[in-house]
Amino acid sequence: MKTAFITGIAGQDGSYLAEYLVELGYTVYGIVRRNSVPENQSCRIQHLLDSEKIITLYGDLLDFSSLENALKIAQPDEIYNLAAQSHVRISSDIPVFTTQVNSIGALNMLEAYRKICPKARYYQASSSEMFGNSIEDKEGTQNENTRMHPVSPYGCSKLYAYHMTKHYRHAYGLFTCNGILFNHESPRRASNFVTSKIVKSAIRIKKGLQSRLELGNLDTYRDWGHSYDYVRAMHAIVVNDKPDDFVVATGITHSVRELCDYVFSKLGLDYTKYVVQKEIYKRPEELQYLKGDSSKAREKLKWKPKYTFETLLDEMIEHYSSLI
Ligand code: NAP
Ligand code: F7E
Repeated sequence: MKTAFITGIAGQDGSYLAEYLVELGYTVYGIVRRNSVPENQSCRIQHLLDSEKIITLYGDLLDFSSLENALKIAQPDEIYNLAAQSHVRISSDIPVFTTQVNSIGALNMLEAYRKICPKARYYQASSSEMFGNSIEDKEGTQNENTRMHPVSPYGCSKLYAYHMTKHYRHAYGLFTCNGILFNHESPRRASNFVTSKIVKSAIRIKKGLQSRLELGNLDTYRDWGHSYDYVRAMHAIVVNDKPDDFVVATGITHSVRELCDYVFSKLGLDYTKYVVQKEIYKRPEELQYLKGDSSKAREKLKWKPKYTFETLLDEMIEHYSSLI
């Protein structure tokens, strides 16, 4: 039986990954930060804690000693570094903190790994935000060879961690991998990301609880998948025969406007009557267009997504319709 260690276990991806690895028979450890309202920190993984299927320890990417201690206890075969300040717009409000967590925090994790359990395999949660507005071909796609030119503090902080992950592979012969994941969502997505915000607001509007929806840029394009599919890719990357970097994406892109249209139409509403644009939700520099080319992952890992843009949103609509 293998043991996995997950930072960010209480986040969207961490919770799906923990579930997936438990199903595969892994013993799963993870770190959580101390929160003054403990329910907030564990709501996505409470079911796994209640059934004693995972073990959580207090820890923080910025606290090297907590990472060392946690790795000494867990003695993992696989490490998934998913913890991050993951909100792109907010990274412009708190660029220093974002860089501390996403760059120095990732370096702390790599160092603790090198020191305590160098035989383990290591996954770094890298992001399509690292590409910025670079595109590879006439199709406008991004792949593993596309130039990385980030346009946000978040993207810059992730690019540092991406390079350090590769550096530890080449310099020390460690089994370190990057998953370059495009946007992925689920009913567990935090409410200040655009998919979740649109779905929840449209349902509130339909139920007469809200009159309008304030958004930023409606004409950006994103390649949206489901978190469940993407954590399967993380595991496939880690158990691959050699350490490598992979783009994970659906290959299909939609604008925020199309997303609004789909969700409001599903609820029998016309989005143009309710959506208003607000400067505060726009970014100092916007990433305009993302469309991932995940041929390498599909070929070498035999990975492909089960969800489509439509089934992802249908699941989110169904989930929130019964909650709101
Ligand atoms: P998320 O829901 O925001 O989860 C992030 C997790 O990291 C949370 O559990 C958070 O804990 C934890 N965390 C934050 N700072 C920490 C610190 N200093 N020490 C320890 N834990 C800390 O993000 P996600 O959507 O699951 O994404 C997982 C990872 O993939 C992130 O690294 C993200 O940047 C990356 N990524 C995400 C996407 C996407 O579309 N979802 C795409 C590409 C890459 P608290 O609850 O205590 O804040
Ligand atoms: O924005 C536009 C916004 O915040 C998507 C993270 O998981 O994926 C995610 O980053 C688009 C952007 O995700 C609002 O300008 C319009 O063009 O949902 P988002 P993101 O910034 O793409 C990458 C791959 C990650 O790695 C990140 O961790 O939607 N948009 N109006 C808006 N976005 C938000 N949040 N709120 C709005 O009101």
